[in-house]
Amino acid sequence: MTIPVFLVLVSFIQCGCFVSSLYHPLDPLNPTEIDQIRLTIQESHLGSLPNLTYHFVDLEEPDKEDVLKWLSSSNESKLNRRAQVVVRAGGETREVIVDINNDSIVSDHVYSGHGYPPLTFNELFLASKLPLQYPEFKESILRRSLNLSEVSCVPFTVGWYGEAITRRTLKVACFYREGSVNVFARPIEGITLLVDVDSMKITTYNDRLRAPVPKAEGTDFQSSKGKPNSSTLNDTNVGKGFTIDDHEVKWANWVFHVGFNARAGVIISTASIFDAKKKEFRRVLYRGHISETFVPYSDPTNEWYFRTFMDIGEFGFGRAADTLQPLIDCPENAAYMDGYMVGADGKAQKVPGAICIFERHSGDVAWRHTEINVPGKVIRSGEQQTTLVVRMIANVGNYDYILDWEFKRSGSIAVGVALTGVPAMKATSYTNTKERTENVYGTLVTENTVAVNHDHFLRKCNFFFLSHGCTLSSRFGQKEPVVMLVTDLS
Ligand SMILES: [Cu+2]
Repeated sequence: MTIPVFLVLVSFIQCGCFVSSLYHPLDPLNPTEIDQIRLTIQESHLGSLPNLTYHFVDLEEPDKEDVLKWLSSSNESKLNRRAQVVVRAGGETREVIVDINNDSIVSDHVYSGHGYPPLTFNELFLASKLPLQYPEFKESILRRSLNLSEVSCVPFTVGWYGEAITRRTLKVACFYREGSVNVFARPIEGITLLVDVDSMKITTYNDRLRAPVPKAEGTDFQSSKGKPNSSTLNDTNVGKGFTIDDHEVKWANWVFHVGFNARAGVIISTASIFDAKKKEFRRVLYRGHISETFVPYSDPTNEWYFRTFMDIGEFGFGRAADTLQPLIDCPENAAYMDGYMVGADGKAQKVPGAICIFERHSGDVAWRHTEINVPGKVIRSGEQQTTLVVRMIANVGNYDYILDWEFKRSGSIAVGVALTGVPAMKATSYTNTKERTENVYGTLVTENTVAVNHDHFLRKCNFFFLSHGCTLSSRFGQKEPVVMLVTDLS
């Protein structure tokens, strides 16, 4: 689904700068570098282009060979830092490579293929506000006897159905808050607005049908338990069982690098495990991250057929990364890492506490054995399973994806995705299943409310040291970690 721009915008902090001291060639761009990139672009020929907007800025990673060489050297030299920048200006998309060390533009070309860069928060925010000023929409709200000041609108991406020529468009659906904070539970069904993003204007308006707005009662999702006391938390690594040095994490026999970007969110790279027999590190994973999610809804009606979201490519897991709540999202023994990305104006934005890292004591048994064949003895031994988890949460509209990278002492890495949040809901005139006379393409979850059928496909890419692969998995509502067997490829 799409991003609740009105909430996410306020959680960003235009950052005060921090520069990391320990260098790793795959370190994400820091705020100083982001400022430098923006200045380089502004001072180049691109700076005079009309309506220059930043859609994506990330590290242009050095070649794997160079990184591997750096890993096996004394790690004193630094590799050249470059950034890939996607901007839009004058109705065109440009892909630019910036050399950060020399403050220069290495390449710049206009992209003319299919598709568009991710939407900016500004675009999503402006599109969400358009209906509230639109006369025909105001009339529709009046006709339904609703109060315009209680209406929230949410922009949705439109999918692609084979059109040869497309424009950057969004469809906007609206919801009625009155008496509920669960915006998605109270859809104002039957109205669809098409917004042309480049001109930021409503180009099509359709008020096709009416259904009762589902009742507000019983929709509040807020916990009655209140916030846990986090006074015992501290930011040091002491007693946590692992160490974090800038982006490098060491735990048990593992050492790995944790990065972050606006698209993928958490990126795990150069993960190695110490082989006590050989007395050397064995390289396990070069780079791993979620590369795309696809969430198609299975309702062919006019208001729903286009809801086929690609949460990462269209919005970004990193952009949707939420500040983690201690003792709710992560346990007491967690340490936190901030995430940085670039706003539409090219300035650095900080997501405080975007990633947490903690030791998990699951209560499982790592191994055990009882030996009764030693005369006169019962020998019983074993160890509990302890793992290290790197977690982020992407809050994408009504959904919250909890993404875990779990490192095990055995040498394996498990990737788990849990889905929580609230379902995407459609208003219907039916109050119970016996009344139904037609397909509602979902489950009637309460009076006048259908949770619409859909799938979540998550694609993850694992680049091993000597090979790579991407796998596709589908899951809904439950946590079933995908276990990747670690193969010694060296
Ligand atoms: Cu879902």
